[in-house]
Amino acid sequence: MNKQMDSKILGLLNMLKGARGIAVISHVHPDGDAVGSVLGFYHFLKKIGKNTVAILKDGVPYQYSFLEGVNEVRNVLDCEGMDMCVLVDASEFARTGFEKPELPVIRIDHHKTGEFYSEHDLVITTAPATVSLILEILKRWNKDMIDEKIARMLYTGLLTDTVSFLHANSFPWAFRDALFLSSITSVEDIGSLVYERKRKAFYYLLVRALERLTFKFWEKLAYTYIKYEDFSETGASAEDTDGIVRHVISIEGVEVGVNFIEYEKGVWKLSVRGKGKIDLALLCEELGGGGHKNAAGCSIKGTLEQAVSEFLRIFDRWAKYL
Ligand SMILES: [Mn+2]
Repeated sequence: MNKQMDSKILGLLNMLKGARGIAVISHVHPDGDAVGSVLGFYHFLKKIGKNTVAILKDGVPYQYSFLEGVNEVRNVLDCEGMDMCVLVDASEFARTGFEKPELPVIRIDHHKTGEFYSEHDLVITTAPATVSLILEILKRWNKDMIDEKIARMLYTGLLTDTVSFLHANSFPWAFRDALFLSSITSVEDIGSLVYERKRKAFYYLLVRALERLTFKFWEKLAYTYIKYEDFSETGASAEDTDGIVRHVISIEGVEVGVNFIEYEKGVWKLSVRGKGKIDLALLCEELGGGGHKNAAGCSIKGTLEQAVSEFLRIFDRWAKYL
């Protein structure tokens, strides 16, 4: 942690301490980092006596339902009594699925691209997860108030956003956080709770996706798709798509893996993963999306054929880096 970040956090802390009510919000289709950041920060704020609300438009996915306090998360943007809104793990407010409220917004995030809302925004792209930034804030605010419950929430975000400490952004910051959090509480069961409670429908969906695997660009690009009808036909829900692209990028020789997902008829959300050769945040930005170097996303409207050909057209310009 360098000095610049230190003073940045102190400025942010002053603002947070001065607020009476703080709403904490993250993106639609929340992942573990979004859930962990929202819940961890919300519980800390509540514990120190702040007026606060936790907001996730889609609620907490089944995968993270084991965390305490998930039923306190609201799915409406009700900022009554709040005088500021903290946007966590999201590159822009629009990702929350709500209109930006008439309140000062502060963004705490580690995504490469996005919008800025305040001089106190804490956007550190080298952070292994947004929960790592939340942890830095909480440690400086009042370390003793980080209890077992909060530690489990933050650890869940850390574990999932680093893909179980697999990603290059894990070293060594993520290990320091893991050591700190595991000194507060036992975290050894969290991996199993997150990854070993999958519903059968996930596998029905996965089988379809694997059968549709297509390879391009010297077999270094692999993609698959999930159609709108696949959800009703397999009984899977939007959350069940989460782990699929991991299988695509895990294939030997594949440098970029993509899953085209039609959550909404005629709109394809692309989940793009890589192994470091191409900056996928920049690639997805060309399609109106963003994210991290090795994990990014965007969305394309049209038929599957149109979405795939639009992606391949953009990808063609990046293929030289493969
Ligand atoms: Mn994240």
